[in-house]
Amino acid sequence: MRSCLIVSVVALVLALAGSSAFADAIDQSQVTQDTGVRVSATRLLCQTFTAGSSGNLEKVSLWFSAAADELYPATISVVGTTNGVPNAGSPLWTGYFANLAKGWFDVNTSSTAPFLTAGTVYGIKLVVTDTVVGDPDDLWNVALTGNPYPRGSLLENRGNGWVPVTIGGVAKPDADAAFRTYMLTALPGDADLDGVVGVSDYLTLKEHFGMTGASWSDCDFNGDTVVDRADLAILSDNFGASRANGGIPTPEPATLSLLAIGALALIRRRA
Ligand SMILES: [Ca+2]
Ligand SMILES: [Ca+2]
Ligand SMILES: [Ca+2]
Repeated sequence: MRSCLIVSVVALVLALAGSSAFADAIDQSQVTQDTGVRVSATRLLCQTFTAGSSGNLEKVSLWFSAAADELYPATISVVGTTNGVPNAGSPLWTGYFANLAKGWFDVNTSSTAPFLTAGTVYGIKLVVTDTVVGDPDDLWNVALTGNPYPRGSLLENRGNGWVPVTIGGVAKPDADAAFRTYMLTALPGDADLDGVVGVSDYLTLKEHFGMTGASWSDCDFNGDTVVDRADLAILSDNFGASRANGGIPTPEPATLSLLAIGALALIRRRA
């Protein structure tokens, strides 16, 4: 009973300590530009990217160039991919914009802040409603050659599926659009994303130890889809870290010993 009380008190203290947030930081970035690529209702564009860290996507920025009267309503989405190509299903995030603006155009995705997993490929998809043939369209600035962003590519879809962007009918597989992604990186070991690596995360790991096909919320912190000792080590090493204390592990002694006893039992039981 006494240890239950200690665990509850520690969990409460850690939960309160995690109430402030880290600032979002640039996770992926491609800023090289040598031309603008048109996007229209009959030509969708998608720049794929590989998340560098696991966490919540707070913002994406795209670089547009066109005269003000050439900027048309757009839908910008963040999508999952299969074999490097955007999924047809529901986007992870989507927003409608009556007007775009020249230069870096910020898209605030924090309304739902989709969780991205390090090493996984996603896409930023751009769809506009301009159907006027011959009218200047929105221009997403790109680098056409040199593959400045090796962990993704610029794709187009003219109604026949996603392929590398084409210019004058020539495929440009080394093209990349100008974009940035901003993430609120998750604390290693914070399965429930409450900003604290604490008892609730440990209990989740204990419950899911040995699980396959796992994701971050199941306590797969290293992205190998298995919950095992490696994930336990990550959680243990970061126990007590919170956004409030700058992510520094600060185990409370009583909790640490409880965690150690539990972890030993866990390993023995599943060995
Ligand atoms: Ca590329
Ligand atoms: Ca947590
Ligand atoms: Ca794992």
